[in-house]
Amino acid sequence: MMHFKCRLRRINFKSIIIVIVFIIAILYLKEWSSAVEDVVKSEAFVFDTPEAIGLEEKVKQYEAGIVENLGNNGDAAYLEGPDRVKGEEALKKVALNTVLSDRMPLNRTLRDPRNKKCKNFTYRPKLKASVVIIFYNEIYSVILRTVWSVILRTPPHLLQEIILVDDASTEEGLKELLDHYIKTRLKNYDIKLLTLKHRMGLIRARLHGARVASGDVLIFLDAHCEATEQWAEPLLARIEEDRTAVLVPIIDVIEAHNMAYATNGETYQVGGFTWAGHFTWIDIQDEEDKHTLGPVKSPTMAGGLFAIDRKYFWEVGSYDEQMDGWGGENLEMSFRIWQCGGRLETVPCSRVGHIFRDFHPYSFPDNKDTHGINTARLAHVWMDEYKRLFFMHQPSLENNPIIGDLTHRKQLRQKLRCKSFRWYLENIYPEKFIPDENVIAYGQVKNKYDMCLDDLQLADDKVGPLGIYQCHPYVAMSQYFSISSKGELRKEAFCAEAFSTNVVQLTECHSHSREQFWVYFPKEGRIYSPSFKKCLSSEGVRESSGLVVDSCKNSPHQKWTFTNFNNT
Ligand code: UD2
Ligand code: MN
Repeated sequence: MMHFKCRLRRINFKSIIIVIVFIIAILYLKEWSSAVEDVVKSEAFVFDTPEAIGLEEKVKQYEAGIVENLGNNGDAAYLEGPDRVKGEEALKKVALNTVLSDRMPLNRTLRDPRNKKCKNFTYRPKLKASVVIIFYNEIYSVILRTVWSVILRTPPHLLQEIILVDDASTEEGLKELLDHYIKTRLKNYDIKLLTLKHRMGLIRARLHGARVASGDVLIFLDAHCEATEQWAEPLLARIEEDRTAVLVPIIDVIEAHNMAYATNGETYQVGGFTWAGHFTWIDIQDEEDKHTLGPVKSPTMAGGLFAIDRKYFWEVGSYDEQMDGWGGENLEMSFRIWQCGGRLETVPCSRVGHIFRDFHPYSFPDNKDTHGINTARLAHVWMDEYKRLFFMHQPSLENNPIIGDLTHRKQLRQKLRCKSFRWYLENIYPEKFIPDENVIAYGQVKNKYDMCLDDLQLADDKVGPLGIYQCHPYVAMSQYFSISSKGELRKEAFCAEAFSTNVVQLTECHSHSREQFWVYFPKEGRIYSPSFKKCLSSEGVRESSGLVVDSCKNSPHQKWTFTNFNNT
């Protein structure tokens, strides 16, 4: 009896566990599938309903509007007459000439933009790719041109499938039209169209695509890209060699106004970041890397276009699922990959064009600053003590409950035994300027009239005057400067440079330049340019116009104090 009871208990316990696991699995599956309305596969299409006939007519209308060869070879294309005016209007409204795109063949040809030597390489990867393309209210012809470029330029044996994820677009009829096009014109290819029930933002949209994918490698693309000759092979081959290598192609520019596939020839840049949490392009630093056609170390990635081993994607923490909307996920993934033992590389023999738009053609629910919030999340999780430099730009986000719970991401970092952010800076991005380390003085720089040095909102990548402006509390935004130990008067990647006209401009820092060399004399408050033998002066300079160098004298215009001065 005893024995029997015991057995019974054992059975009960075991079956309870099984039932619980079963229920959890069902719940999980339910939750997951409920977020995705339907997965449309391109098989089994019935072409006789009135809806299908209506859609067919619409697609035919589009097809009839296509001008043969327009934009072929990736050339710039232009419209005439009323279309031209409409195109210009569209450009203003959605940052893209949609009218022109609609007139161009969906399968337009492109010139091979690669370095000629790339053609000599043979790649024989065995891995297959699932290409995941997410979109929210993108233009039908632009999405399909992206899809066509993948179909045309990926060898079929390397392409597992294309997964389109519609992040609950509100554009009327878009989904139906795409669905119809896929079922009729692309029925021989494995193309899945997923529709999310609610808008989830690009991070969770990508996660949905990744969950459905079955290829060995995930390749993510924005929905306004065009892949070029042999774009996939070097990516797959490199992952075959090292499954922890996460790869980005060279991202070429497709011009939003005339759809020209523009290239910068053989030169390209890799990814950096600003302390305000933005992605930037930076020059390749290592001499060797400048001349190779093999993969090149990239400290960060832009985010939209990359290839990653599918299993490794999940092992290394996929994405932070609590990141909403747009922005930040690219730096999060970049830091995480490097800190947790992987590599991030640009592959120069793989090139994909992307339409860079001047503004977001869509709005964000509740006008939430998702980029700021997402970056605050990653700063807390990955940047250790260096997060101070991000939160200097966004002080209100540091301890703000709006950024949500971070437990899971911190646990992930522990589980993967990831290295510190200092390690990342020292080993992966040693050229990154840290404004309060290895500097002589830093902070706000005030003259005797209580005016502060100011970058006058200098936009990224541009040259502009170094000015003065009323000192204000949002120091980091425009008034935070350092005198580096190399003698640069510097803000992020920009250095004060004196010109023979006596004007002082902010230009990109190029080390060892005499015009960018300054000596600070704290007692006199002088910022002295040895090459001109002159001092930085605000004399005769009106608020918000540029400073000058002038012969040194005992003038309140030449007395500058930094908020922080390192005596050592
Ligand atoms: C860049 C990336 C982008 C993403 C972003 C930071 C490139 C070339 N692009 O901005 O992929 O990493 O930085 O987050 O590296 N979308 C949605 N749901 C939304 C909003 C957008 O699905 O709520 C789609 C959108 O249709 C597009 C993709 O996400 O296909 C990226 O959006 P974007 O093109 O506006 O971003 P981009 O290129 O300015
Ligand atoms: Mn994009």
